[in-house]
Amino acid sequence: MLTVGAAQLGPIAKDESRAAVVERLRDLLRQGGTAGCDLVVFPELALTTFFPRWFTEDIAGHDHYYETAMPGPETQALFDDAKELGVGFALGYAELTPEGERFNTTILVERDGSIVGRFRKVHIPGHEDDEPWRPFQHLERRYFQESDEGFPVWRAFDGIVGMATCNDRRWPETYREMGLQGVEMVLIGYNTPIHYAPDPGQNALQGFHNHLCMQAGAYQNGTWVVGVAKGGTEEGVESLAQSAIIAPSGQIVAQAVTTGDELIVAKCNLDWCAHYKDTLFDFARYRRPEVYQRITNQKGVELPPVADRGSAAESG
Ligand code: CDT
Repeated sequence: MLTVGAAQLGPIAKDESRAAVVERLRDLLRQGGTAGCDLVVFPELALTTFFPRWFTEDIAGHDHYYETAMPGPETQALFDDAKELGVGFALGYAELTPEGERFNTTILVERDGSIVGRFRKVHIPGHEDDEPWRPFQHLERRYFQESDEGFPVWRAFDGIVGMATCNDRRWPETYREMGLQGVEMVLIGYNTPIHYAPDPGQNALQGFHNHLCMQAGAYQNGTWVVGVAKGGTEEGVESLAQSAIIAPSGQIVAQAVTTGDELIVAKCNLDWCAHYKDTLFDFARYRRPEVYQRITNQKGVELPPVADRGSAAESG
């Protein structure tokens, strides 16, 4: 039984200090302690405003948005609180490595304050170059590299835990890669603007798509999924809230009702994963990886087009 808190954040202003943000996180962590949480999950890029919405020629001029150490002087208090309260956490932040690499990273911290693992975002959405025609930009591909480290899982919190970040949640491979490793809880932070400039027709569906992909990922892999937003209107950009804790059945068992700082809590029985992993989705018994790439030679069947990453007419 793992009691988990999804610590949704409201907007973080551009001029809000790191110290002020950490105080908000500490408050939510303490709320988690009072509610009996073992683990509190914070969103993607939880220490700063969503800075990839602003173009800059010189990324180094934005280094102050990145963490060069974890814990660092301003985040140490969170780790101390975790140990004192016996409440672990997952925290998304911008990582700048000693080699100058930039990743959209989440760390998992155990109840004793020790770092269990680090996940770097695999699917980096948006665009690389200045696109001033947009009402606001989504320059994640300028500010972050794609991770080549895949989707590991960790034995932690007396279960098997994995992480993914925002756009990763839209891809079935994210859940399946971890599902194949027996994951029992997937932790996902997100910043999802309601307005999607390349196809505004999707705007009205943001909430639907958010839950659709996480609920499907949970059900099809027999795992808990914890989706945590940074929502509300930040620097003029409205972002989706609707943080949710989802059972291996695909059902939402807790959902945020505000667009601000809000902790939602659920008692998650990790044994429920087995109801799906050992029955309908018994991969060893029923999955057919050997045929998924095969193409029948029946008359009339055509070879599908080969997916080509560089062929998209418009950037996302
Ligand atoms: N942060 C993040 O990955 N957001 C994306 C929106 C991308 S729109 C260019 C998401 O998938 O929610």
